[in-house]
Amino acid sequence: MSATGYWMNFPAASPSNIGRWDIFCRVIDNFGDAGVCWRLAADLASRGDSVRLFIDQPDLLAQLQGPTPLPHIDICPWPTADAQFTAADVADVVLEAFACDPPAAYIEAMSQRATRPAWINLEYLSAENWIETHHRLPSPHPRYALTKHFFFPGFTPGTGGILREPTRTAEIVEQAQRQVQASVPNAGGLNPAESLRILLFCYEQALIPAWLTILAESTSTVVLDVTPCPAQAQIRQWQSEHPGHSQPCIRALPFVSQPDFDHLLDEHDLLFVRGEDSFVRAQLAGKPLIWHIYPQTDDAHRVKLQAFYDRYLGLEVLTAAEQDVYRKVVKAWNNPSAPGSDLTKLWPALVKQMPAMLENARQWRHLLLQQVDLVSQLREFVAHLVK
Ligand code: TRH
Repeated sequence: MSATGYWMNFPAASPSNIGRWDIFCRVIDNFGDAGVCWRLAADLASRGDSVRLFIDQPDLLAQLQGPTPLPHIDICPWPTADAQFTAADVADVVLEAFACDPPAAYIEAMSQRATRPAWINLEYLSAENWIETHHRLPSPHPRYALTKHFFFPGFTPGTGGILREPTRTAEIVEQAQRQVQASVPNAGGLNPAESLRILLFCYEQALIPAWLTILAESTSTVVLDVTPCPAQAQIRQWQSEHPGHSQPCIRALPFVSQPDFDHLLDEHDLLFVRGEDSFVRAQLAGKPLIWHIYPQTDDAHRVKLQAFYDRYLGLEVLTAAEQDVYRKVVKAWNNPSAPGSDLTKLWPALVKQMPAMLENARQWRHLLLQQVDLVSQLREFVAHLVK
């Protein structure tokens, strides 16, 4: 065997499918890289393709996947530096996540394959306009007769779409139908007598103490469910400094699998999410979201953040004044030291406009459902490349 024993485990491909996929994933930090690759692998496998997922931190996947092992997916550790490959080892489609560069020996083996594999670089999601002009662009290899293609997830028809697997789509459609049936005139939002259920998943957040103090003064009940993230420690600290507070009702949640995480999103009214994957799943849950974007050193994330909310709020469900409040809260959450980040007045205003924000979230989700999902687009694209 050219490389290591895991090559022997390639599940047989059904002839009606694209065939075999090798996905390469290097974890930069946190859960997002693994999270996106796992969703992608699971989605492909659910459609009958055979997938090997090469990842440098396979242990992360154990936390993300549900209790039932998925057929057609083989999880492989990142190949060691001395691993050798032959053309027979190479899959029909090679997908590197976020330009992570497959091992040099594997790329050489790709160049020796009689039918060249389709080679895809799956990029980060963005709502920026330039995505459309870069999506599907080829990049010839400088040494080998190989061409890599860029695949950009996005929100418009000219992009690769977002991950939305058939099972989740079915759940969402059913949920949306139930919501339509249950709606009554003037409803569509929170009942003021009900509690506000907030789900929190964020990075280190300087606003937490001040925000908790505002929540503590709220007249209606606030349930704050905190996923495993830096906020849990910050909140514990605040609780120790505010013993006996009755508001908000804070619950520290354990880490759950991705399918359970999706259901957690469904169960809450306001979603604080971060990174890429939880941000997408919050949109699919059809709930108002406050996005804590992954910070980049050159501040490129600020443009990306604005591009998303421009599209999202561009539906114009919210009045100009409501949009202003929403944008200011998002801005404060992402840049707490900037002027105007005091939530004292902004927070009550945001809570008051929750019904309109919910309507915006539902209309946005409706648009996303019209889009062809990422895996369908990807399969169609590579089918054309491997012809
Ligand atoms: O964890 P993230 O911050 O991930 C990333 C990485 O930092 C990455 O380097 C960066 O490039 C990217 O963000 C933009 O956020 P994200 O993307 O939301 O990933 C979290 C994953 O964890 C997502 O798949 C949902 C999952 N998750 C669970 O499955 N269960 C849980 O209980 C929680 C809290 C999360």
